Amino acid sequence: MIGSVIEQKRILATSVPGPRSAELAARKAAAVSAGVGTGLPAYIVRGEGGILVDVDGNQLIDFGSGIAVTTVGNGNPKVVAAVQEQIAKFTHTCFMVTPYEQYVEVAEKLAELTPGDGEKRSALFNSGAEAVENAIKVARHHTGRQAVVAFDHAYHGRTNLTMGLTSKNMPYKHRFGPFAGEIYRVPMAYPYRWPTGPDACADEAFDEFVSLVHAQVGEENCAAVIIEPIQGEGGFIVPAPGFLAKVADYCTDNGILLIADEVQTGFARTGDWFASHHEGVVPDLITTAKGIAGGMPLAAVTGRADVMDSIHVSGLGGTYGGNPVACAAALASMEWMEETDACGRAREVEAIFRPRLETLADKYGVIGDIRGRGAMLAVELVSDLDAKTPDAALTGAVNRYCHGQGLVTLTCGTFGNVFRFLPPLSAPDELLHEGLDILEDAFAEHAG
Ligand code: PLZ
Repeated sequence: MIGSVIEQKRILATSVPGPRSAELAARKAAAVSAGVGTGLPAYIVRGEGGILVDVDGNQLIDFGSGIAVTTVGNGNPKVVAAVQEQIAKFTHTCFMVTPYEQYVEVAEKLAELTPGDGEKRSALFNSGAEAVENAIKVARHHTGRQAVVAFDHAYHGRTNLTMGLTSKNMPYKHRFGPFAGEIYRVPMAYPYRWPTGPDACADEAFDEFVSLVHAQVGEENCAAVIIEPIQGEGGFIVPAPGFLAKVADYCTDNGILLIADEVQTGFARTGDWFASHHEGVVPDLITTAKGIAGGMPLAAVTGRADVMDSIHVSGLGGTYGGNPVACAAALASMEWMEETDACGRAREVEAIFRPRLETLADKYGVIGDIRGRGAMLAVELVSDLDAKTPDAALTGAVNRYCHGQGLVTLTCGTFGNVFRFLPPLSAPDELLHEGLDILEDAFAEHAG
């Protein structure tokens, strides 16, 4: 990496987490709500490319990108420069009060990069959940209908409406209800766990979806279908090929808006700009956040101009949405992605990971499924390959082993048995291999 000062190499100076992190964890317990958990409590002081440096001087390999956010890498020089320049000029005016060009430019860029050639409009927000909330607002207002259909294993956020859309109880929803009304859940075309097998999955899941919407909602009451084109928190589930396109056509035929939640899959992560691109699907609305701005909080709803423009003036907004510093970071991130062919890099990352994950699968017999696209990959761990019994305990043990060796890894999945990989696209090959070596040791230790 040009201008790099942190060597892209793991260093273990103490145990991970080390003593200074332990002190901070004690302060955290006395000051921060217990409801806010930390996966690997090594307190970070710096980050660059694929390395995070903690308070004890350990250099950790980052296989999580802060949950698919720092796709361009921490400390990306382009993003840092853009943020510094903008922050010295002005930090905030509120776009709804006195606007600025950067917001408009981000919206122009989103129209260019998101699927579909039609005219598009965007509105900017702060978080993925806020974008999803607004996409639902827009869909309901535009259609004059109320019902929203979401899928099994879906994750859309932690606010009240988005909790309702999210499928998993623990930890997201437990005792946080009641949830918003008019949300209906349908099965996901989950090839690995489809009862009759992966081949029939797309057709059968689609038939079930159609019949449930007809019987339990009524097409004419349905404002939107919201789907992650690759499910994130639910387990990196790639819908059976063709399923998304069928759902998209069905929505068009029935005047229902299709919302693609690309908060986790967006911005080069999957080897294309958006995961919808892989399926040739053009959603009516698309929600983005995370990878859009290299770590600065920014989110967007982008969609068909006629839909987005059907909202009355001042119907959409918020104090901070499209903050100028976040917009500057987004423009720099997108520019970096274009200049470096980040989509191509994500495909290279897949080419590095897949064979090594396949080797692990052959060697240990605990990996039931390897899936994902680009630099969004996962393995599903099971205790019995035939019965596909989820093995959350093994997943946790592998995760803890990696953490102890200075590899920042994440798990996910409705059953807690999916081990996922979301490395920054600026991490060099050697670092990815070093991380995968640690993963191999983890399997040798716990699955051998
Ligand atoms: N939609 C598809 O993946 C956020 C959640 C982490 P926010 N995923 C990470 C956690 O445990 O809180 C996400 C997502 C998809 C929406 C969201 C919500 O995005 O920026 O966290 O609100």
